[in-house]
Amino acid sequence: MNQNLAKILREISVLLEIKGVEFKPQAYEKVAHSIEMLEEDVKDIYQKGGLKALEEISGVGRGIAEKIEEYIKNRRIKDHALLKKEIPVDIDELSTVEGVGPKMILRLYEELKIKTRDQLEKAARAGKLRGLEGFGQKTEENILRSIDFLKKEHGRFILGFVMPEMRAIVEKIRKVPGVERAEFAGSIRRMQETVGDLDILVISKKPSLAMDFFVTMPEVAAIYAKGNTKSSVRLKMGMDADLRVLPPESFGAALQYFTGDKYHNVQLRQIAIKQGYKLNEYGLYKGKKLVAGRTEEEIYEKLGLAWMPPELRTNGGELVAALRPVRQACGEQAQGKPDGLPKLVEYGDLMGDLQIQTDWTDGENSIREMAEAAKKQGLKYICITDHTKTLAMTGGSDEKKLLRQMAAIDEVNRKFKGSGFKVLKGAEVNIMKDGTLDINDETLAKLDVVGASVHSNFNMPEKDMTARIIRAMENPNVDIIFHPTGRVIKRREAYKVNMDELLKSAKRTKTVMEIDAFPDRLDLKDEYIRKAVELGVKLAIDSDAHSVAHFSYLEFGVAQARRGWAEKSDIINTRDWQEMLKQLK
Ligand code: DGT
Ligand code: CA
Ligand code: CA
Ligand code: ZN
Repeated sequence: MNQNLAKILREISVLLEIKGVEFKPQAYEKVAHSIEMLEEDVKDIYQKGGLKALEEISGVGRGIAEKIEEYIKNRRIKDHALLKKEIPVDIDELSTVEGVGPKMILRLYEELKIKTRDQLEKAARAGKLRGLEGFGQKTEENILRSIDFLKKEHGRFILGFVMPEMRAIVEKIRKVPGVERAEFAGSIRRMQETVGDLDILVISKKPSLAMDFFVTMPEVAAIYAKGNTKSSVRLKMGMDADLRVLPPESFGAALQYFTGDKYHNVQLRQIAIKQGYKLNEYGLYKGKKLVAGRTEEEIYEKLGLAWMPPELRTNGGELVAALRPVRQACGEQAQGKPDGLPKLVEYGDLMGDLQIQTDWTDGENSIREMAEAAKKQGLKYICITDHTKTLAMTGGSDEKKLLRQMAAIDEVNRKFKGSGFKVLKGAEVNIMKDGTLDINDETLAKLDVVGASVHSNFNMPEKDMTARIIRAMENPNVDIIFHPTGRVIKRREAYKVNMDELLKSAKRTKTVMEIDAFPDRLDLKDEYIRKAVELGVKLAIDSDAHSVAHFSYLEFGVAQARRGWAEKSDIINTRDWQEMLKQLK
């Protein structure tokens, strides 16, 4: 119930904003956010404590509490329905287009009757937007570029956001009688940024029980096909899922094949053919004889390759790297490390987290709560990096507020004394248009870790954006560039920047580049991580947590680092905090 209610409240917020109503939109937005973050169902809260209990939820006053009550009772909110009738546009669709805000939505509807993204695209292609006052050819081009981008990602799901549900499904399948093994394959096993569908492979003595269970799970919305060895369904959350049951002697071959990716498979099959084998999802064959198939390892080994983690299996030279031992055996010159593959940073390697927001700005929780959650997660330190003043909508800190926060952190550290946990002082300062920062150097010098990032003026020419960030790197107080390309997966393209130049400057100025682990950021992306690693630029993996629940996202930052061939020593926060600080300039 919470997610649906939050969606409606958010829609009310946008509709009110479109109408030009003041203050109320922010109030609804805030409540929508609180509802999303609730662990308990609002319905339970209401049943236990009525309107009074609803008013305890952050941001909820009497008026909105009554709206929530109305929703719990009737599954609808009348004001919402009236607003929708007055402005019958698809807000979700339109507001995700870059540069299309509430005011523009209203004008598009009033002047061109545009309600959907398709209609907006048609109008833009027909050159109809540039006729409106204040719209130019440039606006039209930007809208079309954003729509193209959104379409490309359409139908894909952000790994970190869907992973908990996917894991729960596999866990349930593991408990079905007869099931000996159940594993992810496909893009989820490779820990890609986004996934198209869920692939699960199973070994079971009673395949029909596994199939029955799979197609009748409560998560299933529709059944495409049900068979003895393969079934396909559509999940209620919108993704498709395939389940395959395999005999044990083929499980490794199937795991290899269905993990992919496709390019990796095509190349691997070529390698097999060159050595006189045939490789498919059932096994590795010499003539008709099955020579490997039970495990992935034995298949790779038979082909003279080192087994490699799924995160590496893409069109990235991983097979050449894995082949080196074979070449060496053939008397060729050895190159690089013994088996050419990197020894990837492991999921448990992080000791700290260097980007965290608290309720001093736009985070949900206090410094103390964030510290306790991080400790529970097994981390040894965190750095508090609230936003700074030019990000006014978050209540960003100025110099004075930062000094007060430093004192508050000292206080929290006193409470943690003797526990081995440490809270470091930091900030996420804004890189202004000209590359200067919005906090003075004297204050920055007092912080343990300074992260700097771009939060405004995204539409600069590449040359200027590159110079802007490099200027920030040249500030001796700037330790890390946070989310260096500014992209938001499925929502916003990266700003234009010359990454080769940035990485060279990072190396020269000893600035660390961040891998922001928040599931829709994952910024740097894998190919840039790999370049950074090759150049010897240091990296940090941070959660960008805005609530205690977000520390679990670190996993996806580690996955990203692994897909970028990063090793433990490349990541500064795999060290304890004293050693980590020594890595900074
Ligand atoms: P997705 O679902 O779009 O996020 O990406 P994948 O990689 O999970 O792709 P999917 O589900 O279509 O197929 C799973 C794996 O099966 C894929 O990674 C490799 C293998 N596979 C699928 N189609 C082909 C193919 O045409 N040739 C080869 N060699 N392998 C394929
Ligand atoms: Ca898939
Ligand atoms: Ca599939
Ligand atoms: Zn933030």
